[in-house]
Amino acid sequence: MNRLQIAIQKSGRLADKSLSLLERSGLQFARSKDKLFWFGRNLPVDLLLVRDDDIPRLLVENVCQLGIVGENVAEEKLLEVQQQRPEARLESLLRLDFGHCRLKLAVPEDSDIDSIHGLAGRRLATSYPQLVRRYLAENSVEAEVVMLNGAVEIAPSLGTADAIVDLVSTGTTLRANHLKAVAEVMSSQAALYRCPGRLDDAGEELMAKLLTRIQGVQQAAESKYVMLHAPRARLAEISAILPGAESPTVLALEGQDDRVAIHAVCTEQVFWEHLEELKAAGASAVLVLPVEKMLA
Ligand code: PRT
Ligand code: ZN
Repeated sequence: MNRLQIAIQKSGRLADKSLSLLERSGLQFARSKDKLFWFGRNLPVDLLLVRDDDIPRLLVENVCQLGIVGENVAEEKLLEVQQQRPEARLESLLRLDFGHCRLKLAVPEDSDIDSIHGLAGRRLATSYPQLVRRYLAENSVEAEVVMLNGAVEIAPSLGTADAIVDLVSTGTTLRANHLKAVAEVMSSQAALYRCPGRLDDAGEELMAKLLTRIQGVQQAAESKYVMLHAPRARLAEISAILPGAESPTVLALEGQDDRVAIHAVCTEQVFWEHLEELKAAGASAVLVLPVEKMLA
């Protein structure tokens, strides 16, 4: 069987979390410093470490079969490829809940532009020209789009643009450059993508296995195993407080007829507020444990 290649960002905002997710899914690689190729040691799955911008094209061209990249980059680069090859496709398998950001339209704080419609006939700077042109077209606005690879946020103060479309997470960069957001073009997070078309049976099987493991890692990261003692009479009430718990296990407590032990896997976050509610409902000896692996 051929080996699968997974592309992740070599260094940058998504690099560490992408690698950690794959390692927690049980993949081991022969790390080689500075090289962009890490051989898979325990499964026929190798790693390619590249610039995030290259990942969508590597997938479209089937150089890699799996890749982790921001949805913003995946969509931008796919639109770019589709200009030459309209049939090109990318399939998103799973959103990964990291690398969250928003692509926003921003203007100088003192600008009178307050929506995309105010940009008619004006000039816009961005690193995402395809997404911006699509957004303008969807809103029937004609504006000039200037492509900048970096430092987009300083374009308005240099007088090279009336507005920008750029990624925002905390908003600090916008504020530091006296810009204000007036619209959202898209919200984005890291996602797992696959190449278009079917692989051979062994390849598809391996890909399905990896996907199940990655889903398991994600689910486990959110889940907690909760153990507690509770009055038998308040079982239903207590079960209802446990976030995302389905059919908890109820166990007898030696020498106690009116109290039971409850064990449950909570698939949603367990907050202090939940524990306080449990206590108020008569629970005691409450333990919250991390879940390492899950296989549904
Ligand atoms: O070298 P390579 O090309 O691989 O990396 P890169 O420099 O193109 O990308 P990188 O590592 O900066 O970002 C990779 C991905 O992380 C992006 O494509 C997004 O999907 C995601 N992401 C999440 C972000 C941000 N948050 C983010 N805040 N990417 C960039 N930013 C920038 C933003 O544009 C702003 O200039 O960070 C700056 C700070 O943002 P604030 O709002 O917190 O001030
Ligand atoms: Zn990049």
